[in-house]
Amino acid sequence: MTAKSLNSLKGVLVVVSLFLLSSCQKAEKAPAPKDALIMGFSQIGAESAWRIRNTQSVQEAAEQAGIQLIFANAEQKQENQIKAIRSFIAYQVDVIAFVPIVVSGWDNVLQEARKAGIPVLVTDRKIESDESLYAGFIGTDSEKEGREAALFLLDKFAGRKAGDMIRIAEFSGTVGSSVADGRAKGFRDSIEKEPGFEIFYSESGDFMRSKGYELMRTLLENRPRIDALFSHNDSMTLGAMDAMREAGLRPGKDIAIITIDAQQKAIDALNAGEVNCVIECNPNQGPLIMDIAKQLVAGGQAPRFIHVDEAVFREGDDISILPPRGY
Ligand code: GZL
Ligand code: ZN
Repeated sequence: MTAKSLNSLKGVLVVVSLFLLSSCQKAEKAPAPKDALIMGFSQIGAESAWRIRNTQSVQEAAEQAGIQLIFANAEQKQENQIKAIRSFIAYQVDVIAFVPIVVSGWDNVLQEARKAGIPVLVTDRKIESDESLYAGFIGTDSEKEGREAALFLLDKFAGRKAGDMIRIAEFSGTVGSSVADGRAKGFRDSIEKEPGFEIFYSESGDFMRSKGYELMRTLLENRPRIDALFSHNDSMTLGAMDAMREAGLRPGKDIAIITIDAQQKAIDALNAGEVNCVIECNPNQGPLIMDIAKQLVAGGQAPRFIHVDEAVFREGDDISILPPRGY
């Protein structure tokens, strides 16, 4: 078999595998125009309601922008993301965008994309890589979210009796992800300045509801005094609240709860006094990603860092004016 025919066989295999990859997702909606820009998008998975909304935002925005999206769901495995990015390169997409599940391990595949002349956008989570290996970052400021959580707690317990120690449990996100690292750092930078606040427990619940439930159920078995739960996302919070109720505790009253994302269920819990502070993390990054991708493919520059705007909702705020969260 000549090298040429071997190459074309390889090309066919790549197209077939990409089709299988993308067709195991939701059936493609309206076909993009024939000369459409082709984007390969590697998504982490579907670990939380936030992630599912993030995926919808990307898919809706691609359709709106007339961009043909080859979407790959890595099912929480970095090696699946690296494989998907390699297949995007082989398929010679116009642009690659991905959500890095963890900060490290991307240099080689990004060097391959650069060698192939394909611009890469990092979205939602950050990577520890040579910045010249990707065109820009669109996402969220996790350290700010962690700081906001701490500021709320400091404010809420400011009036407590001198000498009282406020005992905090932290449920953190995926180990090694920029978001878990950022939220933990931002929280500690503010809390550790204050005497009288102690993070007595910190474990990863991997952003998943089931793990948030398990962590809280196990923690409550030996009945430690927990004054506050700082949970890195609503999915873990909802699981923890189930476990609190099973133990006869009132979420938001017996244990103060600060949570991040602001999915509808968390806003409803805030309204019901079952959660005390909800910090928004905006999943709707699709339109920005598509705009920047078009600029890149047209030979433009991408801003190094774009942060989608986010709010903080506290107990007592009038959130009746909030539009539905959409997820
Ligand atoms: C945040 C995002 C996090 C969400 C979680 O930018 O990466 O991952 O907070 C999601 O809900 O699983
Ligand atoms: Zn955010």
